[in-house]
Amino acid sequence: MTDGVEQSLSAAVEALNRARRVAVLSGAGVSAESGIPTFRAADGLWEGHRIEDVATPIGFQRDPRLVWKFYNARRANARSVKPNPGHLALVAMERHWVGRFAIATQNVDGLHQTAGSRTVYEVHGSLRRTRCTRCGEIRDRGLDPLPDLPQCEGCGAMLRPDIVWFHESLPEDVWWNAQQAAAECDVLLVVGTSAVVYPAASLIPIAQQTRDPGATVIECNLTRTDASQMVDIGLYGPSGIILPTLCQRLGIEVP
Ligand code: BV8
Ligand code: ZN
Repeated sequence: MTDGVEQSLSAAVEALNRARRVAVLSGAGVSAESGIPTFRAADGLWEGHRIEDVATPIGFQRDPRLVWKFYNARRANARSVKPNPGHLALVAMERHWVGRFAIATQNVDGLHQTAGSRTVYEVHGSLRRTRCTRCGEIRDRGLDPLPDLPQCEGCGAMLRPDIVWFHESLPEDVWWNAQQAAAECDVLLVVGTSAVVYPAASLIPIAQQTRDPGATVIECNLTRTDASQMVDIGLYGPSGIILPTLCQRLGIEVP
């Protein structure tokens, strides 16, 4: 390990050792080592699909069959993968900071919960849930295959994925909880996100600026990102290695 990396790691461990409350902002990178493609990498999910066509309300209005094909493919992928050591390290951290640890995730794959994380705010929705376009009923359907154009059992109208698309607001209660967790934490771990999507990425300045002194922000990513110049400590490498290493240095056992 180079001196720089060792220095950053020790600084991160020191900040975490002092922290009473810890929050996490996670993105697609934390699921990458489980085999779920990220969004903006060359082979990312958006490949072959324009964002406007599959992740906006207009796209759904224009071609619901294409959107369901995109999300059914992601449900199938999510069904076939399991949590990786990065997810498990976050479970161990939550058990260490009992009641004072929360994850705000942009991911919709449910892997944090499958791994055992309890306080998870899904700010962009979930692949598991559908929402009726007429009566608004929200139902958790797990990840089992759905028809090409699923319909509401109650009112017969077409269902949509319970996912936050671009130009849609985040679910109020979930977003409020995520902001609270960021505002109250002493350390914010920003894991596996390019930090280009708002308002999710605004959890970083919220953590840094709500209280004085603000939280220490630690970025864990394969590469530098839009957030890198905002964070206090950068740990660059796979989250499946870095997060368990942080646990080990902190004396926290990973299940
Ligand atoms: C809204 C759907 C308005 C779910 C997604 C300022 C304020 C508010 C809005 C905006 C704003 N500026 C611009 C906007 C508009 C827009 C936006 O942010 N656009 C961006 C692109 C410029 N925001 C919105 O539209 C939001 N809505 O604001 O509504 C409004 C207001 C009032 C009233 C009405 C309306 C809604 C945003 C949510 C959009 N939905 N997805 C789904 O299908 O999954 S966003 C999509 O991007 C995913 O959810 C994804 O999670 C998210 C972020 O991507 P990442 O998770 O970061 O993934 P990415 O591939 O980009 O990066 C992966 C990272 O991991 C990389 O850095 C890589 O290096 C790293 N990595 C890879 N492997 C590893 C790793 N790291 C560690 N270890 C590894 N092994
Ligand atoms: Zn209905």
